[in-house]
Amino acid sequence: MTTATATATATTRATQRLTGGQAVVCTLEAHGVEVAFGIPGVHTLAIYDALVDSGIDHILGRHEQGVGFMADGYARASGKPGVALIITGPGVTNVATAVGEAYTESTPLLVIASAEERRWLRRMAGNYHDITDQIGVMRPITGYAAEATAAEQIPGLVGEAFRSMAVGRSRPAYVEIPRDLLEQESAFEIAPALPVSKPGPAPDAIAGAVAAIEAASRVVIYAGGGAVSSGASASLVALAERLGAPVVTSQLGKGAIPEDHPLSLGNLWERGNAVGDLLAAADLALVFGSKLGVAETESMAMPLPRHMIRVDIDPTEVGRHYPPTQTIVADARLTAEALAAALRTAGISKQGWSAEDIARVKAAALAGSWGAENAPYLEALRRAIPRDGILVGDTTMMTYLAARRYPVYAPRTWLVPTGYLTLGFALPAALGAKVAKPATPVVAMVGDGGFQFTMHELATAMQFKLPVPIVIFNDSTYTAVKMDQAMKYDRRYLGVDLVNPDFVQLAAAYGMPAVRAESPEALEAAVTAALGRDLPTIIDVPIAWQY
Ligand SMILES: Cc1ncc(C[n+]2csc(CCOP(=O)(O)OP(=O)(O)O)c2C)c(N)n1
Ligand SMILES: [Mg+2]
Repeated sequence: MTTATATATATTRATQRLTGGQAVVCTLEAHGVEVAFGIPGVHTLAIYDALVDSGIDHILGRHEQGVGFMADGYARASGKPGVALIITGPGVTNVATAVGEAYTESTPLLVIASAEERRWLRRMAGNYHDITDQIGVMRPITGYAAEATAAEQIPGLVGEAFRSMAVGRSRPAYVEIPRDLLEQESAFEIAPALPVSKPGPAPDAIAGAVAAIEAASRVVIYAGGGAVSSGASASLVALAERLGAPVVTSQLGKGAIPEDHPLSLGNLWERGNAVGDLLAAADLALVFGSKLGVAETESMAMPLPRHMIRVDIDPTEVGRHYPPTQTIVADARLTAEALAAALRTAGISKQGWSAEDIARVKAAALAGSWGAENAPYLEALRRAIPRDGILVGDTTMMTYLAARRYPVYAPRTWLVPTGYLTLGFALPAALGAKVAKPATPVVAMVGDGGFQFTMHELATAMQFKLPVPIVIFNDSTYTAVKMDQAMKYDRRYLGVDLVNPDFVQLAAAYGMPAVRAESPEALEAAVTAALGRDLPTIIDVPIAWQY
């Protein structure tokens, strides 16, 4: 440790002289940051110089979009903020796409970026990385965006960024610091991280919910991303068991209940299917941490009962799309806990649906669902990945299919882009998840198209020896798009057929093991073998789709 960094860390309250870069690193340490993802440039070298002597590990990416997805995957897998260190101008515009993804899926991703020296800032003076309004790129895609105008502000702004991600709904945060402030020395006081408590439900809200549940005869539960990110799973399952209530989830809500639990209906609702019939027969829905979004509900076609209690930490989401009869603006875990406890105290329980009823509904929904021809590949993956193993999906047919047909058993083990739907998310996000959980098996699942959006991060995987099997479902096609051209545009194809490199040979260039798996059995064996290695492995799986 440099004297300055060591001193600042040990005696957080004392005033001392540090560079702005050292102040950044000391504040990250004070907030428990163990790893940062980034790519340096001359503007951020004061941060990097302070990192050399810190206890924070640095994972070097190959492109800032990959860096952002790595930090996002780290955050989703661990529940802790992911930190990205980014340079002025092109670094910021490159990472913006990953920040947009994190925004739609409520991930705590912190981007710390340099900016031009204050005397050239926003002037287009012919300086390196000139940009007119850098923070303006970030404002619409972050929950918190701030720029330092004086060095002394640095610890406060970074601390506030952490608080913003912890206090309510997590959203990405952005702090921008001009290069001259990072390089100059000033007097700093690094405050320790403040404890943050999530808002719990008001007692009268719980009493109201208990009364509504008591009056209802058939209750269903819908769990969204907020149920997973708040850690509500255990109390949600207890609640479901007490009420005999089937649990349907959104894609982001997968893992809120183990999908082999007799009350789980997974993410299986589709327009007109048996899950919809069950939902329509309920007289009360408890919705935890979901906006009941347009895609998940097929533009509000999901037949939820009119009586609905919606729990959401974000007051702007709690009434979205389906008007509730009661709203509880509070943390999903705290609310599920309070509700389960209140029902226990009041001695209220219900028969609801039987396990047999639910099993029948589930079987009917699966039998009528699309894509059965490739389902054996997902069954093979599920056999190869242990219950607590993490599957990171890209924007590809297999991920859409997996949302229905790949059972998830634990929270934070299913990481997918569902909102912004960026191609190229999965490989870097899986690397970030592996950094967060080195002892947990992590598998990336990509299409041949999406893989090529961020395949440069194979170098990162090798450099840091991140043993992630990368399963490429390869149809040499942008199938998700081609299917729509087939169905809506009379098979007038354009821009959807790909000429790809040989991915097995590509792996060889990186010194990475690779194999072609031509059947579900071969895939299972390849993933099992890859999970036993200490290097990443490419598994190229030729497939076709019926359409
Ligand atoms: C950054 C970005 N560009 C374009 C798209 C539009 N898009 C959605 S799916 C898709 C095809 C993906 O192809 P591939 O990864 O091979 O998966 P497949 O659909 O073939 O399973 C495209 C181009 C997107 N989602 N993201
Ligand atoms: Mg494809």
